[in-house]
Amino acid sequence: MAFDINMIKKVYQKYPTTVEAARKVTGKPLTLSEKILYTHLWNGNADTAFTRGEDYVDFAPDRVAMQDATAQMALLQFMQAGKDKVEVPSTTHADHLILAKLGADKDLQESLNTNNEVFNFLSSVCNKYGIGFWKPGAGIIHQVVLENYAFPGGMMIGTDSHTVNAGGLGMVAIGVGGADAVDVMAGMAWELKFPKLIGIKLTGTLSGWASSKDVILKVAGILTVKGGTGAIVEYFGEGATSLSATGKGTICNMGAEVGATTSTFGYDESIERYLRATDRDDVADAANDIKEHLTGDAEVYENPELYFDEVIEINLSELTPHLNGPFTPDLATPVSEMKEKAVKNDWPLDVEWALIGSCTNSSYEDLTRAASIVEDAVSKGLKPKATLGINPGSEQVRFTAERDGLMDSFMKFESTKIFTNACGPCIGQWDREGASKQEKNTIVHSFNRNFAKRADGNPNTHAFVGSPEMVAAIAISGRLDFNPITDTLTNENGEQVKLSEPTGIELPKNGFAVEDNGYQSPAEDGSGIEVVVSSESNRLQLLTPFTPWDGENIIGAKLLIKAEGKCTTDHISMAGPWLRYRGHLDNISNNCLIGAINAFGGKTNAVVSQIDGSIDEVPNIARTYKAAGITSIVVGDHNYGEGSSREHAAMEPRHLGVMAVIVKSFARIHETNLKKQGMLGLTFANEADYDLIKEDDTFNFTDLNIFSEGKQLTLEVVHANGTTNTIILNHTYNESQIDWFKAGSALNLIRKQNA
Ligand code: MIC
Ligand code: SF4
Repeated sequence: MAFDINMIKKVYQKYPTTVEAARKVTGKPLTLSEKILYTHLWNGNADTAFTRGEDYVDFAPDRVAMQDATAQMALLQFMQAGKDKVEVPSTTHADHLILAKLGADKDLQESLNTNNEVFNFLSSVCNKYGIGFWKPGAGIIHQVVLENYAFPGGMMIGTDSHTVNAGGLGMVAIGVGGADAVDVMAGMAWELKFPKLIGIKLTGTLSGWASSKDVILKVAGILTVKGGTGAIVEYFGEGATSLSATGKGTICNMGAEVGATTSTFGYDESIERYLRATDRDDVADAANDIKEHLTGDAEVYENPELYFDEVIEINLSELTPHLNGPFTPDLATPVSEMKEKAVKNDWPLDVEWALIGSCTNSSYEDLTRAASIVEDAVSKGLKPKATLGINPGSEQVRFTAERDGLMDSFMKFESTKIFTNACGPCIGQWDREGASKQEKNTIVHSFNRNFAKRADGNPNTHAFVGSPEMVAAIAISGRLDFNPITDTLTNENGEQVKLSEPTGIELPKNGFAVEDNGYQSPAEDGSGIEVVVSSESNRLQLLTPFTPWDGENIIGAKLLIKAEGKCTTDHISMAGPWLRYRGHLDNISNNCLIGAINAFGGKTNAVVSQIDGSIDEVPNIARTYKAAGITSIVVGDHNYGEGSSREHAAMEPRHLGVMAVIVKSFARIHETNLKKQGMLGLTFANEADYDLIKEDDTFNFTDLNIFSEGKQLTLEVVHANGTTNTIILNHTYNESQIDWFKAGSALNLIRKQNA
């Protein structure tokens, strides 16, 4: 039986009438995305037609999910909201804090030892406030959500950008910062700009080496890392129904890498099969009753150009395997072209590690396809040249895979390492031998992100993203430019052999099995549970509310850093070793912007103090400005804050006295995070004004005192030689978001309301 089945049934009850009302008010047939959005309006009535890409709309998500690295901050904020219990079903998952080093058992134990305080904190907060807790080793948040909670036609938010994975089961699932999660858990509306809609029509069927991963690797190449910003990507067509549910999950998961708000697929037989295989006949039966509402209207899919803002068509029959990278997930290269491109760009061709896992690609089917390659290689006398590392997605997948002999297959390569059911190397939780030497090298993995330093902290590791079966094939060949479709390998008898095409099993023939799934359900009455946070702790720190705005224009601000080029959340608040401070705002602020490239001098983590001309690390300079009572600002390039949902990337600068972040453009979640934490997230009305900003300028916000919706702001830039430039800044704040700014943060407002 599914968790929260009554909630799901209640959602389904609303569907027939609300969908009909939405069709009427919009005067047109509906996409699936619109059906889900209109049935989840906060006020419950589909009586207004919203303008996509313009209107801010209040929604009522069905559930919330959090992972350990973001939950700490989310729950510290929730504890301040003045509530006894969460108002919607919510869960927390311990998956990011587990280091991959020696292999699953030892690593898990080690992580329990080192993160004990944080896991205890999470477990007791969850217990107290009615939140389900998935213990360390239970699995990666998005895989566990897919297996247990995701349901067709539902809407959820999660404090992780890959929450979108649940689109594989036909949800609208959206990644948010912790403060957004607090709103929903506290029983308030959740606001989102009504998204634009990108339709992707899939025709044909996958064959040979092509996989679901290659669909999204190709889409990333087409849309680039910001092409999906502000949009829901909806997949449809006969190609879509031919994909497995977990394959759909893979595609939706990596939609985060094109900046999409989320991605989704209509309810179909593969989703039904998956629901039944994961012990949710009740959800499948309920979904079948309202089936026609859980996918887009036929007219929409027949004439998509009329109903989507953009339409892309991909023929799965023509799709070939891809590898995307290095350093950005949208640099797509068909495997057949890699030889030439790698040599031209001087990418190292030898591969040392091949990693399979992450929330993107750790399903049972993924493991079977990769295992089939390993078995084939063994039968042909091939030994791997690179080390294969595997992180199963969940204990259920791991247990079942072990029962069915898949783990034995992987272990036929002596060097294989099976790591914990957790994020591991995908988020820099990888103690890779030799990484500190910073040698130039190449790795391949089936994860979703490959930003510099992400996996092992080495800026010279070139990481390429591919399907699990391609990763397995590269583990065997040890070469980035290996094309399994055309190339042969020399086996131990000196013969030339070719790898056979991968074969997979969609769902375990004998069903899924698990002994202990790692779930802890919360206390019925949590009022007696005490959550202790020691004031001595360097891992956890209770929050002090940010100071409200004093109503005055900001005058005399200084530049903390002008970031040049790519500045993702990994550059603003690095993960890996810093994950340990995710619950301690002051300590984690010591990584603030240390990865951003200073436009003046091109270095990272070296900026000039405008107080005494000394050069120091970014966090130190910020702290000196703050101590001197000087407000600081940050300037950035395009798609600033790309990547993660971590609100630390907004809270740290806020904590260190930065009041405004002015950039050419923002990634969606980060822009909202800045607003929520009471900061000014602004964009240059004229992009070229970015070039006017000098290192030693002084900044005056001259009309902040009349900050209002739809009205640009003016920034006076005073250069060191006394000349000035007046720059116009755009913003997307509506009146209630301006109230967050005034109050010092959105949380300050909630607290007031619940007081
Ligand atoms: C990531 O993949 O970057 C993370 C780690 O899962 C983040 C969340 C975080 O920073 O904790 C995400 O994608 O939102
Ligand atoms: Fe974990 Fe990596 Fe997925 Fe983020 S992308 S949730 S770090 S597995």
